Amino acid sequence: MHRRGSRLGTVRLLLARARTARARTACARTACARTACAITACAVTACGDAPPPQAPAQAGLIVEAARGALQAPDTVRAGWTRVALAPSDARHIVVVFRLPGPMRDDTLTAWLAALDTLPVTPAPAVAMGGPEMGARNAVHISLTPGHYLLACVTRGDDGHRHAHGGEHRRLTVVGNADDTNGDTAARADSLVATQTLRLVDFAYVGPEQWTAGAHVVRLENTGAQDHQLRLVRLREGATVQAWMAADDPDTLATPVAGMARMGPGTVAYLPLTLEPGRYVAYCLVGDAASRRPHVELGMLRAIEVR
Ligand SMILES: [Cu+2]
Repeated sequence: MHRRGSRLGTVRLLLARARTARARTACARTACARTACAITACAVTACGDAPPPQAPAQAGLIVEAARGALQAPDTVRAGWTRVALAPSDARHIVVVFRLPGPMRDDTLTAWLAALDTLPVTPAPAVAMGGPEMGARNAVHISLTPGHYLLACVTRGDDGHRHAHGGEHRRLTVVGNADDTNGDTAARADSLVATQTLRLVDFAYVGPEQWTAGAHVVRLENTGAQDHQLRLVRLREGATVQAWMAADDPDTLATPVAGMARMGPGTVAYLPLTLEPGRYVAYCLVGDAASRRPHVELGMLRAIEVR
């Protein structure tokens, strides 16, 4: 089953380091062949349905990641919560993980060790999303009362995730279960989705053409695995094919926004502003079985913004 283990291991290491240039190159050819499939998936699926859902927002949760630690409040109130990363020198991807209950310290240590080696989120935690591109964009996540863990999944030069080196922190969400959908006070600054992207195994389902300007993207993971969204804008004259085939794709595209891994059944919102141009959405989460990054399995989508 893992006869190609060493090659896959290399790909995984590259991806995990979030040095997307080389990672995308490694999977470029396969992804290229499957791009058409991903786009076709939308055409045959009902993409435009439901009225715009609303996500009432509350003040927020600011997380500061520095080498070896996370700073954040110990407690927040339940409800839709804006989660943002404080500006930092290094690249951090802080994910909000929901736990089924209080986790003992030794269990947490074992869970963090599993997070460090697996491409997927170890049970029993559920990934809820997070700011994928550092301080560039905030995200909005629905927090129900209970126990959570904030953890940075970026891999350092030593190959370990930052969480493994101490960038993790417990978070308790307090309040009534019915706070989740927002009380009248929170509704005052509610977010209204202007776009919906459904994340499935392995594609983005949603419109191929968006209008320029401010957007709130509702992301729904209706698949069976964790998924993420990384959105880059192609530079003038660059094509998706050229971006995928480039030795250094970062020379052909600019990072715009992103949502860190979200587990099956989760919903989160991503506010962002888009200039006209051609964009690419893609997912680098590793497949549970093959460990191949989802982009290699077709989870890539071209989006035109006018
Ligand atoms: Cu994915």
